[in-house]
Parts: sequence; structure tokens; C-alpha cells
Amino acid sequence: MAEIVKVHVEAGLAMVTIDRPEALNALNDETLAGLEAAFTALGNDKSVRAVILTGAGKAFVAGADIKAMAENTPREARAFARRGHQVFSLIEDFPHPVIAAVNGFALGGGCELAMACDLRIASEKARAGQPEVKLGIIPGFGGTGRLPRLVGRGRALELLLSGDPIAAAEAHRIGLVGAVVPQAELLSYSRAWLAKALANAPLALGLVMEAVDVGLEAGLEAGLRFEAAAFALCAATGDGREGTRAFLEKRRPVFAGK
Ligand code: DAK
Repeated sequence: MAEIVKVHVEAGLAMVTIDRPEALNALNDETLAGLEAAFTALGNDKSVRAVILTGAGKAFVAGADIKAMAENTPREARAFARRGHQVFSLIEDFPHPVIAAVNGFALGGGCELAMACDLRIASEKARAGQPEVKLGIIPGFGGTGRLPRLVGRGRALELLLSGDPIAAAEAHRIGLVGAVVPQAELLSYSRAWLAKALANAPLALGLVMEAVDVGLEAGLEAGLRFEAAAFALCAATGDGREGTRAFLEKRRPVFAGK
């Protein structure tokens, strides 16, 4: 059987595509296992410096697989939710930037998957939302935790309580996605964005991502202490010295990732 999650690595950039268009890339056990295997392998691949995650066809991901979970017992439902949390946390903790290139529907578990990525870039065709309450359930893959952190409590509750999807422009307005681009330019825009970020010092990129997460999870005071320690670490790196010296010498820095 063909792989549901396809991975292609080129010049340090991994393209991960969920390819189950007949079910609008809905997340079943096999798809979650495919995502887990892909991000585990990419995390062990020293050549990889960034990931773009997208969906094949007209959907990014249209949610958790409703057919697969329709008959779940409460115990199975909890296990499914915890499995989703585990896989999405793996993506969230990935040591390099992960962009969700949202090419179409990002509903329920699909919106939650996009939110587990570091950045979201949407095509004009994208639609996002948390429709679970229309199905008599609530988000099970992190939506109640990540959506308010991204867009604020009030806007999160508008989406979570109405269950209504929003268009790409509205998702941009409320900060759910960082940019909206024409469908044909979604991947090239995402690649170009990453190329620009990856020209910066590699160790600094990793530390800034870590510091943001520590600050959000452990609170401001612990976050500030971590920031100061990470800042001190930068002063001990060759890249830290090269970047500041290059500025003073009015030339482009050459970062070695050391
Ligand atoms: N699951 C399974 N199949 C899906 C699906 C989904 N989420 N979304 C679409 N499909 C399937 C359709 O059934 C259809 O299959 P066939 O009938 O051809 O066999 C095929 O994909 C094409 O879909 P449509 O024919 O409906 O395509 P349209 O363009 O007409 O409509 C749509 C696109 C996205 C508006 C529509 O498909 C739709 O409304 N889909 C469902 C969207 C949705 O409600 N998604 C959120 C699911 S809830 C939890 C764990 C996780 C979660 C919750 C609880 N526990 C463990 C308790 C998370 C839940 C969700 O994600």
C-alpha cells in the first residue's frame, strides 16, 4: 500500500505531504503513525534544517477521521486524543522550523495540526475552524490549549463555540495564519520564507525557538532566566562572534553553526 505520509528532502528542506486525498487527508491511526515516523526520521537527519508540512489535493487535513472514531468507546476516544497529543507534540518540539503550508481545509484535527507547527502560511483557498461541537464532541488534539494561546481567549471561543469555519483572510486577520498567498505560490512562498530565516545563525534559531517555548510553558520569570542563559550561550559561539564582528566590519556574516 502506498505511504500516506510522503517525505522529500532537498538541500536541507524537508517536504512532508499527507497524501490521502480521497478522505481529505483525515487523520486516522495510520496517518498519525506516518507523521510520527516522518518527524522522527527527519529529527535524526542532520542535513535537515526546516520542514514544510502540507496536504495533497484540496485539503490540508479535514479533521480527525470521523469514520474511524465514530464507534469509539470513551476509553478508546481518550487513547486516540492522547495519541494525537503525542504526535503533535513531536512536531511542536521539532528542533528546526516547521511551516504548515495550509493548502485547503484545515478543520478540527487539521487546524490543530497546523497550530502544532511553528508558522502557518495559507493559500487563498484555505478554510480553518474547529467544528467539533457540531459533531457533539470537543477538540481532542490540542485545540482548546493551542488556539487561545495563538489568537487569544475571546477569538478562540468564537471559533470553538460556533464551530464555523473561517476563510483564509479572516484567519490572517485574527493571527491564526501569518500570511495568505495565491494557491500556486504557496510552496514557493514557504520555501523562500524559510530560505531567508535559514540564512541566519543556526544555533541562534534553535535557541530562540526553545526560549519562546520555555517562556510560554514555564511562565515569564522562568522564561527570562532561560533567555539570559541562552543569550550567554550565544556569546560563547563562533556564530555569535562572527555576526557581531561582520556588522562592525560592514560585511555579510558567514555562519558555521558552531
Ligand atoms: N473524516 C473522515 N472522512 C472525511 C472527513 C473526516 N474528517 N472529511 C471528509 N471526509 C471524506 C468524506 O466523507 C468524503 O468521503 P466519501 O463520501 O467520498 O467516501 C470525502 O472525504 C470527500 O469529502 P466531501 O465529499 O464531504 O467533500 P466536500 O468538498 O463536499 O466537503 C468538507 C468538504 C471539508 C466541507 C466536508 O468534507 C466536511 O465537512 N468534512 C468534515 C469536516 C469536519 O467536521 N472535520 C472535523 C472533524 S472533528 C477526538 C479526537 C480528535 C478530535 C476530536 C475528538 N477524540 C478522541 C474524542 C478531532 C475531531 C475532528 O477533527
